[in-house]
Amino acid sequence: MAQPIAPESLQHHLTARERLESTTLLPGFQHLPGYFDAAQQAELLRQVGQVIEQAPFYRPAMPRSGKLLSVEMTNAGELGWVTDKDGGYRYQPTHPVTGAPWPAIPDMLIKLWRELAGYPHPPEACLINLYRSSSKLGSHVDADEEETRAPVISVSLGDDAVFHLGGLKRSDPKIRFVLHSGDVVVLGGEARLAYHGVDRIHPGTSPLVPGGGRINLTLRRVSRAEP
Ligand SMILES: O=C(O)CCC(=O)C(=O)O
Ligand SMILES: [Mn+2]
Repeated sequence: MAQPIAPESLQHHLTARERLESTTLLPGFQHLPGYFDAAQQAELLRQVGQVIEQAPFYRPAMPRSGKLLSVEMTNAGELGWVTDKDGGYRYQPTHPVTGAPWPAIPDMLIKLWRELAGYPHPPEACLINLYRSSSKLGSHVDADEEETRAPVISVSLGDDAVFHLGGLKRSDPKIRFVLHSGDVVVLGGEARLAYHGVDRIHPGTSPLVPGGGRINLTLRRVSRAEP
């Protein structure tokens, strides 16, 4: 298992400007490169494939404008994160297209949560994002969860992605770095409500995802439970 890279040790990969900006990195952010090796990534993708068979990807829409996201989504867990024109951002227990309950969160992800979350209750939602070559995800805060004492933990599979992390205000400076297949990102502590997003994918950098692209798995605790 890879050791956590402290934000400071990322600094020699950065330009002077980025080094200056990275001083704003919030405590509680972790990038764990290569957390899953190639065999584990293949097994995780197999488990995610079983979820997708029962809960196929669909194309969500932005609240109000109804503009389609460039990312396809599905979920596992008791709750899934969805968005559409009329209902907006929310969690719900069923797939918006099939009406079926979401499948269970794959075992490997429950284990990952136990290893890293430092939070005594299990995740309720695993959002599964599919990025094809021109997909991106604009800067946002994961703010639809009642429980923000639990971290958000995400896993990258497939093509490389340029990820950005900012601060608590949209206007705060951002640091950018590449997430590779098998990397894990933790947004916890003061970084739990930090702005972040995916600027672009580097197509063809991994053979893992059938048809090409990147799958990101995001584990979240939604409801507040007693400690
Ligand atoms: O794809 C990623 O690395 C980030 C995904 C994300 O931030 C989200 O789904 O809220
Ligand atoms: Mn997010």
